[in-house]
Amino acid sequence: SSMEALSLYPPMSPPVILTQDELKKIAAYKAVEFVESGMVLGLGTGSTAKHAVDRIGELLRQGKLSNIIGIPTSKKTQEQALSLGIPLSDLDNHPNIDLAIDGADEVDPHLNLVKGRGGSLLREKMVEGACKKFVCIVDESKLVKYLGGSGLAMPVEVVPFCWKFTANKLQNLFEDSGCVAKLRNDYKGEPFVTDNGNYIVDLYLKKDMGDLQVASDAILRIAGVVEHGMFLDMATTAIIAGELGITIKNK
Ligand code: ABF
Repeated sequence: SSMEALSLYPPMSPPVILTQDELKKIAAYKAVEFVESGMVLGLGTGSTAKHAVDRIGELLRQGKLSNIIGIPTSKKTQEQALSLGIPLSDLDNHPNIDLAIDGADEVDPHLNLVKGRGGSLLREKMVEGACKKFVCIVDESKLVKYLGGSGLAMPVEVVPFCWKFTANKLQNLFEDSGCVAKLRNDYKGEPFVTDNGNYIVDLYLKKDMGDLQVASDAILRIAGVVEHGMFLDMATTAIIAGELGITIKNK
């Protein structure tokens, strides 16, 4: 993997502190520079990806991009893209995607990701698994030494049927990592329901999961599990915006 600090922000005096949202926007706009007319594009979900979708809509409106087909990764992004007039399709009709741009909750040194804290992961994984290039866009707060290392949730999408049984299986699987499994609730205190009608069980880990591929396989072997939020070996590029500049890391 190669890593280069591509650009430094212009020197400013006194120094301007950028907000997290401004950093997300900087990463998103940088990623959209990779978009070319005629591409089939995976459109990500979340507050970072939202900036990228907005920017694509803007460039289409200005006539600087044309013939784009967007493949949304959530109902929310679908609505946003529709409101911007971005032509949309799906994986059934476009199984080969040129480029996807999406955010993440955690990025490890090998560009493995945790995704789904915002609630979408299954459609993201299907779309991003069908892409030639997947550019992950984050602000520097998302960088971790190992997945789960932020101490925040590792999401797993499960079928609602007997979710407690599935949650217990997940917790037992990572007993050695001090795992606690919790059903995610929405703001009303009801179970959070995904775009696919499923629930999310959040795993909280006290240490790393060991071999990630082994962990992934073990999670997917539990019958009630639909998909998990670890995106292993999928991102081809990470664009990381920090206070000092943009870093572009390639696989
Ligand atoms: C989606 O957006 C999710 O997979 C991930 O949880 C989240 C990142 O959100 P944000 O950009 O708002 O931090 O891609």
